[in-house]
Formats: sequence, structure tokens, C-alpha cells
Amino acid sequence: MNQDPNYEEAKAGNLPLPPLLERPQGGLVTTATEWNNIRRREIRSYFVRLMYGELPPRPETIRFELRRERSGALDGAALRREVRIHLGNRGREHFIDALWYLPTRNAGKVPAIVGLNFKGNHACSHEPDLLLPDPAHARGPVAARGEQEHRWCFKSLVENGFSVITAAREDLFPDRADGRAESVWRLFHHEAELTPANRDLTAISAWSYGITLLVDLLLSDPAIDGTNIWVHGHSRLGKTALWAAANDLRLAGAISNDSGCCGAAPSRRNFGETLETITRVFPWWFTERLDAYAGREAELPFDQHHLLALVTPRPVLVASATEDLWADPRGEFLSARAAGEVYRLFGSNGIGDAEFPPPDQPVFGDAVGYYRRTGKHDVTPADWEFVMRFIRRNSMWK
Ligand code: GTR
Repeated sequence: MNQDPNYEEAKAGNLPLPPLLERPQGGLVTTATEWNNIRRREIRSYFVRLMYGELPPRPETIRFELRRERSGALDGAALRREVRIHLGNRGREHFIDALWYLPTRNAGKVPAIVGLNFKGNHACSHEPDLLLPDPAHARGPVAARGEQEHRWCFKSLVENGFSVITAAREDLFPDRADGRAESVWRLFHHEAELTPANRDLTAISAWSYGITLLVDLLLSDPAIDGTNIWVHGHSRLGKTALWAAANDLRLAGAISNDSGCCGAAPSRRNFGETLETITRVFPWWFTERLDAYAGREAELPFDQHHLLALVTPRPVLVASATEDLWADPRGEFLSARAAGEVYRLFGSNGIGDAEFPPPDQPVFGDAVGYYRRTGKHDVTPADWEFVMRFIRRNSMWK
């Protein structure tokens, strides 16, 4: 194996996506209740076993420490909080630092967007007074302030009435093969169990757990509309956003941006990144059992449209970028369309039988959306415009 990636549609393979509603031992799921009670659990357990593992359990204690609060942040648009989430379990401790903005002007409860970031909270905004990462968590070079500000657009989001909250992936699981030893998993396991070989304790589940902790924090403030908390994630954190939404039913919906292989893109298509590459390069993201399916994708009892379907009946938006062929934009679209079969059990039409759309022309269907932004693998202000439009269309909040 270890071949060059394929970028030719004609060679992507025409494997059918496996059925969503047909049970392995036979029998079709035909109602939303059967989906929720039977098939949803079955599919979630496949993903646990073969791809992401379980999320860590609840710790014995969770405490929120407000380290700093500033009104008038972002040129007066936001109330900004920097909160440390302290977790305790069996005498062990771990913390996660959250950066949280609330709109200054709001009437009533506000919707919220929750998502992890790649390079630290201080890298998501140029504000000079943001706390820098704690040295205990900052391993390797610390990113420059505001280095990834364009990926967040905090000001535009709060001006549009959203609260936004983020934390760094590294606080949950340092993103490397030996990151497990310093990850949130150490609250629940002895050092000897936190080796690179113990792949049931995955980074993607640790990151998803971070999302659930940020939801806990959001819900501690009555200004947040608890029925309107949306998870967003880019790339590996887009895979994370989908897995978080599959597990945390408090999330109102999910937005996966360029999530690609093991995110929204079907494993069965040979286009861009494959299971062979991803399991070889990023083994700590997944359970070891996934490795065996490299080159044998058709034997997986699910594909990634099953992951999107785990978000039902809540809305899901799948976003690609025209130059991000590694993430297989057309495959991401096909998953989004296929997931519609389950949304229809809930009375939503998904994106119906829409065709792969031209760049920058979203298909915002009924509870499922897809678009392909012009440009590279990234999150841009144009992405956030699409995201806000999708959320407005698909929530009670306008
Ligand atoms: C790539 C990886 C992708 C995606 C990306 C990212 O190297 O192959 O699956 O996760 O990283 O997170 O930016």
C-alpha cells in the first residue's frame, strides 16, 4: 500500500454506500422511534468499536474558575470570559482553559457556537490582553497571538447575536502519538495504561469530551439558550464536532468544515486521504481495530453517512473547500445527501436529490446542508457567513 493519493474522479471507485436503515441480521428500520431505540445505538457502537472509541466518563468533580472577565471586548461588542475548567477524579486533576464571548447587546437568551481550536485561545484573537497558555499545557513553540484569528471571526459572530466558546485541542489531548499520557484520559487511567499502544483511549474522543465540557460551561449562564448550542469544527476538529454531536444530545446541530477522511467523507471512496494513510499517520486519533480496514473499506459495517445520521433529527451542515481535494469534497457531499434517508424518518427532507453544487452555492436543504467554498483547507469569514445562514434557517432563533 502507501500509494500516491488518487485525485481522479474516474478512479474513486463506485462502491455503493452501505445501507443506513437495514440491520445486519436483516430487517428494516422504518420509524424514527426504531431508529432512536435500535439502529442509532447499533451504529454508535460500531463507531465506538471500530473508529473513535468511547468518550471519557464524567469526572467526580467539575469546577469553573473565572480567571478574568472583561466587558467591552472586541471594540465593545462582547463580554469576554476566560474560564478554567478544573476536573478532578480519584485524586487526579486536569484543567482546560476556555475563551468565551457573549454579545454585549442582546435581548433575551442567545444561541452559542462551541468548537475547539488548534493553536491555543490566544491564537484565535489579536486582543493583546488574552491570557497565554499555561506553561503546563504549552508544549513546543507557543503560537503567535491572533495567528488563526481569521478562523474564528468572533466579532462578526457576537455582532450577529451569537455567543462563542473555544478551548485548545492540546488541553484535552496533545496531538501526537505519546500525547495520551498528558491527556484528559489520565484522570481515569494509571500511567502504565496511557501508552501509545492503548489506542482505545483516542484523541478524537478526548477532544469530543472537551466539547461536552464547554457545553456544561455554557449552560452555567442563563443568558445562553440551551436549545441552541451548535458545535463547529475544522478538519480533525470537524471529525471531532460530528462525533461530539453524535454523543452529546444537548447540541442543537453540527457543522463539519473540511472534515474529510473519518469525518464526513466516505471511507469507501478512494479519493484524497484514505484509511491506510490516516491510520498510519495519526494512529492516536483512532482505535487500533480501524487499521485492519485499510484497503478493505467495503467490509466496514458503516460509512461516514452513518456518522452524519447520528446527528438526526438535529441539523447538520457539511462544508468543503474547492482546493481541499485531500478531504474529498464530492464524497462529503455524497455522505450529506445519503444521510437524508434517516432525516426523512423524522419528517425532514435533507438535501433531497440535489446534485453536487457549484462553488459558493450552498444547498441548504431541510435539516441537512452542504456547500463548497472557493479556496483552501481553512475556515474563513465566508465560511462563517454560510454557517450563520444555515443556523438561522434551521433553528427557532432568527
Ligand atoms: C491532515 C489530515 C486530515 C485533517 C487535517 C487537519 O493532515 O490528514 O485528516 O485532519 O490534517 O486536521 O488539518
